[in-house]
Amino acid sequence: MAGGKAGRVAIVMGSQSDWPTMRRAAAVLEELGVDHEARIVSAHRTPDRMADFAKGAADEGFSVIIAGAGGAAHLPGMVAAMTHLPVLGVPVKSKALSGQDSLLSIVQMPAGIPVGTLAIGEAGATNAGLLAASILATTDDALAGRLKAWRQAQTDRVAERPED
Ligand code: RP5
Repeated sequence: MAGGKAGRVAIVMGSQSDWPTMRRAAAVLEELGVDHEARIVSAHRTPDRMADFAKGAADEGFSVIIAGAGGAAHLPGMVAAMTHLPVLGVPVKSKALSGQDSLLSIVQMPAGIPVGTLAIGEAGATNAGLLAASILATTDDALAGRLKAWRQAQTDRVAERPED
């Protein structure tokens, strides 16, 4: 394993309304000391902004992209179509269909354009942050150490017996 400094993570989302979910990814990256930046980039409402972002993400210095959207959630797949960077998709829980629409919009990508799809909602956003950190930790020993410590702390918080 190399010892280089980890790259940056972009967290993009289709709407301001996705931020309460997507901030979970930002929070875990913050805890792990991973450089990250969040932006609103909508596949439907700001398609040119989305294309500019996706095509320029590698040149901007991003190494991993986390993309969250709800409903007809085309953002992760469209971003993945325009960059070779790894894209992690977070299905945001929608009002109408509780995020099942988001999940199905993101997960079944055609062969050749992968999106790593996480769970619906906050668990998915947290895990997207952790998975992004894991990817970066393959080339960053210091980050790998912080990630192991984070996981150990989580384990240590689990009591052996339930309390009344
Ligand atoms: C999607 O539409 C967004 O990702 C969001 O989850 C959903 C609803 O957006 P708003 O109407 O709340 O802006 O594009």
